[in-house]
Amino acid sequence: MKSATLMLTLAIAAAWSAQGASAQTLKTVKDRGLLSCGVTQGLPGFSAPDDRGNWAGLDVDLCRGIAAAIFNDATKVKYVPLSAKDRFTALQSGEIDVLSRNTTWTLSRDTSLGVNFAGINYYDGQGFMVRKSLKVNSALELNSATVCLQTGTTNEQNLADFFKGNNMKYEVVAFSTADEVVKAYESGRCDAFTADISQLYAERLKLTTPAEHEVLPQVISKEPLGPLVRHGDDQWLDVVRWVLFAQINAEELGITQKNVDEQAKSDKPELKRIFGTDGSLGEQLGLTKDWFQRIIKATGNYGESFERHVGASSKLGIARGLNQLWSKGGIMFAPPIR
Ligand SMILES: N[C@@H](CCC(=O)N[C@@H](CS)C(=O)NCC(=O)O)C(=O)O
Repeated sequence: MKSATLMLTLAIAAAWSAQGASAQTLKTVKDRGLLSCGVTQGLPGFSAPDDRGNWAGLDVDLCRGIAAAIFNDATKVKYVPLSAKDRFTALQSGEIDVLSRNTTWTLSRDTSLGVNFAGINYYDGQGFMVRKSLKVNSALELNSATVCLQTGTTNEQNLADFFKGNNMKYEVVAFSTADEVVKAYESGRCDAFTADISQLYAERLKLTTPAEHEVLPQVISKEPLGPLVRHGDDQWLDVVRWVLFAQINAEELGITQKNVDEQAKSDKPELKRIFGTDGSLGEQLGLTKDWFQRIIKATGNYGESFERHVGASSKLGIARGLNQLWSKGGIMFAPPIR
């Protein structure tokens, strides 16, 4: 008869080999010639089709960066639009290789969904949008309000906590798609629209007269947003994570979409390692020597991507705030490429 210890070892080994067998995402993506990236159903600034019908946004730039790193072609991406509710199933089932869709990193998601968060590409918090004509200056004045939100989000629980914590009453009107929420809010079915603040700025653009609506100053939660992958493929987790870290580090190093080719010729030791003219960091990721150059050429650095899609001069007009680099007063920080 086998001992209990041996049985346990065998079970662990079987689990490991099962994981090993499925831990092939990079190879699968390379063989397919296309990255399958889960995005929103259309959230301007983060992931939405642009004027020419091409997906664009801060979250899309991560998909493009991964494709650039693997294929040297940022267009080799299949975008899979997902509602808040359906996003995790699409990742678990293997329909997508990575979810890059304003998803908050929480303990329960990290432990119960069979996923790993690869990093944080936007530090956000939940807030409220109201009609200016409502003459509300603070979320604390929303007692007895009707609040619209999207189901399958962290926003549901935060809303309940906020109102309970402040002894306020409220009524929720919930929908499974963002467009339904926008429609309901626009038609006056609710006094307030709650979501992560960046998403409120994005959804406000869909209203008939955005200037008639304001986002209230209160931030009622922490919403660190980032990309995630399935459990069981550490190499793939590393690839996704280091594409994001490459974009953030590039900004810190002053490497831009415009100057990247010039910088790649540098003989500074740090840059030689990053650009692969010295060492083998790219190969260690399962990529090529010029992985970093490919990414920044395709997407620019994190700051460029932020400004282009969501920053002060974009349609969303969001201040850099917490998402500024740590060296410039924000908390955006990536481990070093060495
Ligand atoms: N960060 C929150 C909220 C994410 C979320 O889905 N927000 C809605 C706010 S409207 C959204 O972006 N919807 C766009 C869509 O479903 O296409 C979470 O991870 O649960």
